[in-house]
Amino acid sequence: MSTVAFPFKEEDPDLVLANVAVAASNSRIDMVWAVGESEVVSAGVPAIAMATGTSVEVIPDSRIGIFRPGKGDAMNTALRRAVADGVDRIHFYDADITNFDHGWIDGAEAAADLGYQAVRHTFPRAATDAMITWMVTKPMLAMKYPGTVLPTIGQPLGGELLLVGDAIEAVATSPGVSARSDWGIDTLPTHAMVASGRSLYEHHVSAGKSHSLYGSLDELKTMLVECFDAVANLPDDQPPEVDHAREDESPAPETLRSQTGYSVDRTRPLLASPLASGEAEVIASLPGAIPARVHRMMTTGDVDYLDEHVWWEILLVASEGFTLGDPAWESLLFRLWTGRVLNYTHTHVSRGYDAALAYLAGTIRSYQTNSGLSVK
Ligand code: GDX
Ligand code: MG
Repeated sequence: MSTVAFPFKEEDPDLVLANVAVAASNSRIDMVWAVGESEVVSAGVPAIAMATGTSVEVIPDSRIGIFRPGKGDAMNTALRRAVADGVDRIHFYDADITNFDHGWIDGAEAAADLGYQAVRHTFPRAATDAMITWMVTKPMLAMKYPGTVLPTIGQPLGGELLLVGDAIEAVATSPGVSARSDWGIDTLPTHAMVASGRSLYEHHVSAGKSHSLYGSLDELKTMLVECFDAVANLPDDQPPEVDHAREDESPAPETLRSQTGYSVDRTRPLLASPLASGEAEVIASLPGAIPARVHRMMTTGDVDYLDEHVWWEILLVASEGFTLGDPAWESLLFRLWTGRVLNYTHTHVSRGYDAALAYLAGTIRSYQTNSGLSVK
């Protein structure tokens, strides 16, 4: 029995319903859950169930985790229901995908047919999209788990994945996963699946994932701090080697190669935002010349110093000192990440899509080889 779950919050109900209809009309799918609350979505599902013969339900988020109530509660709601209903395969897809089609489901089902216990979707992304993935999650996974598959996973934060058989229960009952009600939810199952030794297949969606992008990087502040907290607090034990396969990546479509993931003009002023209470002291605790460069960045906008080496030092310090909910650390992490993303945009994105992506991949390899330094 295969089920598809779409967590949705403030999405266009017609888009949610369109995606539900695609999933419900797939011959491999027996059940579709739209996880969230909307009268319009609820009113629209009976017609989809009638037309497709697939069971379709709207399930409100249960309060399960201990962090900010968010996407994590929605995913955990679906995971618990899947265990209770004895679901064999559960797919997750973001509800805001505008190019969702049967290929997303069929590709994952085909990998599960080969015996893989977890399938994650990968897809080409704009050079300035995925800036939390490239600047936080992948570097931290590389520093913590250098010799494992974790830093090499294409989309470790992607909301598109399939869990099979007892991998569902393993993830659903993992205390770390259940606790993570916020954006940290994307990190925890990625780690839990590998840590429990499950085989992993990465299915490549060559058209890319079309969904709502961002204006200023400010919109990503909550996601940044929650994703950082999630990865920084993963256990130190090295996960085992797992059976892993990845489909070849096709060249990124032209539209993505030239797409901008965020607005540079609306982001630059964020560097100079007022210091939060206690932030000056946290800046002063950073090593070497970094404190002086941070203050200079705030007055002149100079982000030249924020290359991959300085960023690595900052991640090391932050992985010890950062506390979720501490305004000083949250403000500083966001300010530094903003500067790091602007540095990368000026220095590398300006050289073209292929060069930018090659640079990002190179930073992750270099973080993997700098192992041995303590990362919490
Ligand atoms: N039920 C419910 N409750 N759904 C939620 C909630 C919530 O509190 N918050 C978000 N969602 C839904 C949302 O409607 C969408 O369908 C999905 O979760 C993802 O949210 P979105 O705002 O589209 O996230 P974004 O910025 O596109 O990030 C996604 O991709 C990131 C990535 O791949 O880098 C999302 O899956 C992230 O978790 C992921 O890190
Ligand atoms: Mg989205």
